[in-house]
Amino acid sequence: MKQNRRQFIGQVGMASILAAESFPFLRLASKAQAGDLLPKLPTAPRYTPHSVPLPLPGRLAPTVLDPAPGSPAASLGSAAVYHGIAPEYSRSHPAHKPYWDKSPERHYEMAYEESLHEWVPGIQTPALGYNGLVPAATIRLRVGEPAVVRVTNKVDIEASVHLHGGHNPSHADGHPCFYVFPGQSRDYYYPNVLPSHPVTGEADFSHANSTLWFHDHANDVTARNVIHGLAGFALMTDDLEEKLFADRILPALDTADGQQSPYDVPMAFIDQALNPDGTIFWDPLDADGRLGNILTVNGAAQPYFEVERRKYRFRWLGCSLARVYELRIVRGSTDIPLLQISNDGYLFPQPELVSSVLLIPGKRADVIVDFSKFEAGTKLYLQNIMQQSNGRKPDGIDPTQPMNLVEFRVKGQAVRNDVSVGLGSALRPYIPIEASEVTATRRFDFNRSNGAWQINGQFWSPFRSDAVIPSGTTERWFLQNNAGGWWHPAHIHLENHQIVSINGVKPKKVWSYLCDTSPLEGNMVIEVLVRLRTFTGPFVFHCHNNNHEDMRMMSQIETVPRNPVTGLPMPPMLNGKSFSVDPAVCGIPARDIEANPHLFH
Ligand SMILES: [Cu+2]
Repeated sequence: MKQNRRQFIGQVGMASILAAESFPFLRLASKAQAGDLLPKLPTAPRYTPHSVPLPLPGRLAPTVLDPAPGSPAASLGSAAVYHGIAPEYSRSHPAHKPYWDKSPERHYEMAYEESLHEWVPGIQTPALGYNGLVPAATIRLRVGEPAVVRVTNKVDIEASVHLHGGHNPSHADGHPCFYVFPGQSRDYYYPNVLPSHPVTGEADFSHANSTLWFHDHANDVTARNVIHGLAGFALMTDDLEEKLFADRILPALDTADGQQSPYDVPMAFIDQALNPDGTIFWDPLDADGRLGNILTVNGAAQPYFEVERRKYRFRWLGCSLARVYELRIVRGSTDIPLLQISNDGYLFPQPELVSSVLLIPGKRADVIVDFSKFEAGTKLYLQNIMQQSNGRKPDGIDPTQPMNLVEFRVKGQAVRNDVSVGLGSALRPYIPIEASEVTATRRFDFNRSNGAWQINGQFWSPFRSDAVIPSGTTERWFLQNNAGGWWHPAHIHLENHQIVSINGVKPKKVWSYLCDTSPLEGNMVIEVLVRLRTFTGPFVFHCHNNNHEDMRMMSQIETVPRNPVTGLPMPPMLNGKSFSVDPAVCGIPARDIEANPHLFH
C-alpha cells in the first residue's frame, strides 16, 4: 500500500508528472483506449448487512502544543521543520481582526498513520487514517476562537489537509502543493473568523458554517488518500447556532463533557471496494471516477443504528470519490419526511420539507428526522436510490432499486421535552449576495481533453493563476459543462457561493442559499455569485470527483491585496513559471517551494 506520487509516476512510466503539457499517461488512462489493460472491480465480499452498529466518531481532544505555534522552535528552519506561519495573527497584518486577540487558541494534534480498519465485518484492511482512525476524530471549532492543528506525516506519502468549507488563509487551506512532507509536521492555522459584509463591514453571520469536513488534498494523490480513509468531520458553531441549542430548537451538539451528542449524528458515505486479500482495490489509471461496490457509513458496511423516539439531526456527507447519492428514509415502502436545515453546513432561514436529498461528492446536507411516532421495534431504512454503473455520472434515480445504507431500529418510549424544530422554525437569517456587488464576470468551462480533464482548456498547474482577483470583491461565475457524458461537482475554496440560476432557471429552494460545492451535471450552466474576501494568496477550485481532480480538473485563483497608497491591486505571486513569495504578506513558506523539486524547479 505504500506508494507515493513519485513511485506512482514511475509505475506508469513517466519521469515527471508536470513536465509534459500533453500528459501522455492521462491518454493511457482513458478506459476506452486502455481497454482490457485496466483491472475490473473485484466481487464484493459476503457479509450480513446491518450486523454492526453505526460507528460514531469521537472528538479530537484539545491539547497544548509544544513547541508553541509560531515560536522560533516551531517556525521555518527549526529542527522539526514545522511548516506554516500565521501572519494574520500579527496586529500589523491587514487581515488581523481585533477579536483574534481575545480568545485563547485551541490546539489540536493529529498524524497521518497507517492502520488496519474493518470496512467489512471480519476483514482487516490496511488503511490510512488521521491518528489511524477511519473516519478521523471530529474536530470541534467555534467562530471567534482561533485553532491551530499540528499535523504530522508518519506515512510515506505527500500530504495536505483541506478543511472543506472553511474560510481560511491560503497557507492553511490545504492547497495541493503546500505539503506536510513525510516525517515532518505542519501547523494549520484556522482563525475561524466570519468574513465582513462588503457594504456594512460587519461580521457576515449568514456565512457562519456548521458542518465542515477535512480530507487529504495532496497533488495527484487525493483520490487514493481519501479512499484509504483520510477524512473526518469538523463541526463549527457560532453564538446564533448555540442559542438554537440552548432554546432546545435543535439538538445540542456537545455533551456536558465535550463529546458528540447522541442526537446529532454525522454520517459519511463512501463506497469501498476490496481485493480478495482484503486490501483496498485501487486502479491508478481510472480517470472516469472510482466507484466501489460496498456501501459504507462512517467506515462500516451497511450498519444499523438504534434510535430513540425523538428528533435527530443527521449530518450527511458525500465522501465518495465519484458516487452520487439520492438519499431517502423509508418505513416499508413509505417515504419519511425529511426536514433539511442546511446545505453544505449553511443553516437555512427555516427548514425545508423534502422527501429525498441529492448528495454529490464533497457535499453535506443536514436533516432533522422525527422518529417519535414509530413504535419500539419498528425498522426504517436510509436508502440510496441513485443508480450508477460507472464513475462518470449516475444513471438516474430508480426508487424500485434501493440500496440500504443504514437500518434504524426504534427503541423505548416516546421522549418528552423533545427539541422543537419544525417547519417555520427560525434558524439563520439569510442576507443574500447581491448582483449589484459584482465587479467581474468569469466563465469556467469544465471540459475533457486527451482522456483527462481541464478547466477552460487548461490542465491544472500550480504555477498559474487563472484569475487574479482583488481581495474584497464580488464576482459572477458561470460554471459550465458542455458535455453530457460526465458530472463535475464543482468545489470552490476560500469562499462559499450562492447559486443564482441553473440553465437559466432559479434553483430549487434548498440550493438557493450558500454552498461550497455546486452540482454541475452534464450540459449544465450554473451561475453563481461569490465574494472573495479576507485572505490573499492562491486558492484552488476543482471538480470534486477526486479522480477528475487528480487528473487535472483543477484551477487556481489568486486573491491579491490592494496597494495601501495607490489602491491598485498588487501583482500576483504566481507568474506562470514560479512562485514569487513574500511570506510576510501571504504566509506561504518559501520552504514549501524549495522543498518540492518536482513542482517548483
Ligand atoms: Cu469531474
